[in-house]
Amino acid sequence: MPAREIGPFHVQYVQVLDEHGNLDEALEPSLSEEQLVRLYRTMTLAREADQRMLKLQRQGRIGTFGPCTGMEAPSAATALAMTDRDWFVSAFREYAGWLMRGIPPANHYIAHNGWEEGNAVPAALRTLPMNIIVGSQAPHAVGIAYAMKLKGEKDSAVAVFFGDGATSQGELHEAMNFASVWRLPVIFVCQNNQWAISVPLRKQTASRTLAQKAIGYEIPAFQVDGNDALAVYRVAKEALDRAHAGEGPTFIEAVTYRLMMHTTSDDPRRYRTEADEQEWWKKEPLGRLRGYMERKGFWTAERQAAMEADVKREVEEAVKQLEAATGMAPDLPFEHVYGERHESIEEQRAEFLASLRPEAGRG
Ligand SMILES: Cc1ncc(C[n+]2csc(CCOP(=O)(O)OP(=O)(O)O)c2C)c(N)n1
Ligand SMILES: [Mg+2]
Repeated sequence: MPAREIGPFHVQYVQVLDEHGNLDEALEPSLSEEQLVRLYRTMTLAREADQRMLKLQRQGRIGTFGPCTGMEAPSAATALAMTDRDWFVSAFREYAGWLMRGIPPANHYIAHNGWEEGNAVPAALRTLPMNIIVGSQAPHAVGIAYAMKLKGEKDSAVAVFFGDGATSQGELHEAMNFASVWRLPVIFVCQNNQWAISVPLRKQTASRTLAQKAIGYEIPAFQVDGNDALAVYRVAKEALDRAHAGEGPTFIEAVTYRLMMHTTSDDPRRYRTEADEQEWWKKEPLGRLRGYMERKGFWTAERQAAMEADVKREVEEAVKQLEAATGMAPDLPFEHVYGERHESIEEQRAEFLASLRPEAGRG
């Protein structure tokens, strides 16, 4: 009996604006000047705040953090495509997206200074705080989408962000399976930045793409140039429209690169070359978007200079807020383990607070 083909399985690669400035007009999304400027300014603010934070860390004025430089486009452009009714569920490198969702720059600084108050996002922003446990945010996102479905909430979707490393975590696969079986409005955005700390993509997976992993769950999958904000916006907007229309989840693999260290505790020179990094600097997302706006005719050197000055002012303001934020509650994390106080958590809180007293540790 001849073998019967079950069906072709597709993964499309989408690029709208390449690193040389070539534009695919057929795919160009219709974004207004105001939207483009907002996107570009937010990505620039994320870059500036990131670089300033790196200096603060080296001066011992803030704790360790994972820089987002070079990876501003996937979270910012997806957030631009989202509405206030959508939920934004991130890992730890989506600073540009948080800014786009309206979280003040200082929150990120304060959170990385060890103050949990920085992670307190106003509920109306529908944005979860950063999540360090690799992949664990995916079931959270699917849970939110499932709750919305049960409540009959329409026109809302959930975008969940994670890295290439998270694709090896079981939780992501369990989340994708449930999202597909229940046809939930979830956008899975995988930021493939080529590295999971020192583990390169080729050791992470033998798959040609990360997008194809979603096909096993019958989830439409796209690979996009993750340094091309226009491509990310286009694919994310279509995915959100489908989700809002009740057509279920989408998986987007955004191909990008972590231009800096994994966190400030890491030294990339131990596992990759400067030449490799330089190749990716040529494809970085900010210059690409700026060139596009210049060719559109509305972005000038004067506007660029004014924006840079404005962004620097905003970052300095965040630094002032960071340095003014003292005396915050060190035991705040114990507050939010459960919705209400719990005896064993209170015991742990008391033990923790006792350990902070100056006489503790003298034995
Ligand atoms: C469950 C779990 N295992 C290990 C770690 C330690 N860790 C933090 S980030 C990271 C690599 C994550 O790589 P990727 O998902 O590609 O995200 P990226 O850091 O590249 O943005 C690891 C192993 C963790 N936080 N959580
Ligand atoms: Mg990675």
